[in-house]
Amino acid sequence: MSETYKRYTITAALPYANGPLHIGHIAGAYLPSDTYVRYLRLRQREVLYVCGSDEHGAAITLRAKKEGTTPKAIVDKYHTLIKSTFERFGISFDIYHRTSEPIHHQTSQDIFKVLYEKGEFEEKETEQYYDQTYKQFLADRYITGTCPKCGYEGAYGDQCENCGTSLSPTDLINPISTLSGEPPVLRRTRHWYLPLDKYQPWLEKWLLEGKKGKWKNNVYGQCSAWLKAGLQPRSMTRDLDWGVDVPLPDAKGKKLYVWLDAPIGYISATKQWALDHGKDWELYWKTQPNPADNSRLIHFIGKDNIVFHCIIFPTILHAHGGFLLPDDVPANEFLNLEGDKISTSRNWAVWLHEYLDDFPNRRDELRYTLTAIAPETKDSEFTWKDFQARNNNELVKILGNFVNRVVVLTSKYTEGVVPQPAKLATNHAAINAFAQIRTHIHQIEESLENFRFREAQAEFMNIARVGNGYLTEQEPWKSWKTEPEATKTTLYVGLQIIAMLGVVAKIFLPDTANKIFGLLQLDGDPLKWDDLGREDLLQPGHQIFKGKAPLLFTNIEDAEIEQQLAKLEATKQQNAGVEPPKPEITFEDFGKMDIRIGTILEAARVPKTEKLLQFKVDTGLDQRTIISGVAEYFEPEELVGKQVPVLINLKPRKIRGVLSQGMILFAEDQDGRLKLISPTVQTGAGAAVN
Ligand code: B3M
Ligand code: ZN
Repeated sequence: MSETYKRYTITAALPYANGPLHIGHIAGAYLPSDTYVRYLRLRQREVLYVCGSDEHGAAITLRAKKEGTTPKAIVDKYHTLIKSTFERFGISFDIYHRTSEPIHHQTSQDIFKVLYEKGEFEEKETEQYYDQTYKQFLADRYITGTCPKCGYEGAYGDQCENCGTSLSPTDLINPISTLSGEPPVLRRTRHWYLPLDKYQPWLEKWLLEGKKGKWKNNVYGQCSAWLKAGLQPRSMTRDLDWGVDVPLPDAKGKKLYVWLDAPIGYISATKQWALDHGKDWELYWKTQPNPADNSRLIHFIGKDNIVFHCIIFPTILHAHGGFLLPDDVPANEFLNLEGDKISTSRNWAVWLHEYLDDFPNRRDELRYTLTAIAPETKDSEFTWKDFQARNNNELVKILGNFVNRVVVLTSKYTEGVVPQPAKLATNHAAINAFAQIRTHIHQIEESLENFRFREAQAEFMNIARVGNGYLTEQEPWKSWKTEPEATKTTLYVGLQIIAMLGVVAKIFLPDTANKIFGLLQLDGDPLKWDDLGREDLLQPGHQIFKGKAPLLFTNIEDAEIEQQLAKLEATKQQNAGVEPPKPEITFEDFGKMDIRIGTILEAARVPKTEKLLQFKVDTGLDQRTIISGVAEYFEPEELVGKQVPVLINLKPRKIRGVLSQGMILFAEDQDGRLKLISPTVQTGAGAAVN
């Protein structure tokens, strides 16, 4: 039996409100946390599950500048999209908040002030790089230059990705601002530093000793490496025009470092939830007089957030005093996509809102696959073929098939009434099936308690495999004629197994659980975790679905997968500078175009224009004038005599007062430069191009 706590405070990393959600986000933090919370709720434990948009930081101000808009416009757009996408996918937060809310600013400032008044910060004046064009101090990632260690020219201000050396911006040779592309200047500025080095001994005790053997190896290992390298003071304020104001009279224009305020976003979200529901937020974040009443704080994050959640945020809470510290931080590694890293900037992703549009009513199919391939201990890979295979070969064939066979046979043989079993206590096949299932349930519990969701879900599927094995062995479709009583026992056992699958499905596949309870006509939410393993969840005489039972799952067809692969291929081409394909047309559409080989007889610049050339073209049918925007790429004289494809039935139109009758076709390369298309052999003017 797992250790139970008075209550649970479960947080999921606050997604930056500067882009949509993709499957990497979901596999990394949100699906694991939602799965775990659904399990806790199924065990009737008191749980608070909080998240919200992370709306500050240089990345958002940068995007706003690049798009010529404001940070507020950026975060409003993406907060709305992210929040609605989580809701559409069924991530069951108790609150999805946002850090631009006043209650968050106030909470962050209160915590900062306590640390300030306790003298926890070291105030230092340093020289920092400043972009004179953007009139902005530069965060480390917005400075690139040559690495002093290995000479790599694309090193960032905080790290050289080529040799891995940790850097400071002033270490870079020939630094350049990524905002303006110009060399930045050094300016003096004052900031407040958290002396992480001062907390090294405490962290070594609380974390290295206290969490050894408890936290996942990938998490513990990263923290231990950071501590072994020796912690340095870290600035908790920035020169930015967007974020939480530093609550000090002499700190005008300074904002809190985003990684100071963002984790406090969990606390402000809890405060808002407590206000909305008349609850006491401190029960979920403060240490209680009786430690047995403490909530269990667990942070679900991706591996790039480990240091902030395991070292910096706990140090802030510890320095403040009175706050709970994270009991566990089961961070996942990264999910890759079709052989490449998921990348928002390169649009190399499966965007969750697009998945929900393209695959309506298939939320559980994505949940199932992302849990089955979850990057729990190392990076893992999503491929569309694997997604299809898991749905068609596992959900359809194993889980869906088992449930459908039992429901169909019960409807057929007993009018959908749960039959009275005969001599169950001596029925070895039934005893064996139930015993196996209890073992799987025990394994599921142990796996879930230790955040091993892949393993837990595989054990869930093993329950369906036990059911299929039992049916195959009993063959009720054959025995009904000769041994109806024994067959009724088989159906009774099968129905109990379906009920247990429904209970466990609530954790992994919530929509499927609802479908199963619909088939069993168990309205409401009657069954709980502790009911599992019983052999009488469904009483004889209970009426289940009768008639043509709807299938739990249907196959995903090749065409649907090909469509997704084509989308990614288009992205790949776009990233390579190749225009993505236009929407599909019919052969009839193409037939409407009349393209001929024409010979250019004359060519000249159109006066007072930079881009236009005027041609006289022999189309084989006539000689006509055509204007083209190609002056940047060709000298007129180099085109005279050339043969080119001409779209001759394009509606004539006036360009700079000249009637242009048709279009000469050119190729546009990856750099957007136009290239001549010409038949490889001299061809009679008027030859049709098909
Ligand atoms: N906004 C997510 C990220 O680094 C970051 C998490 C904050 S959790 C407090 O992608
Ligand atoms: Zn280097």
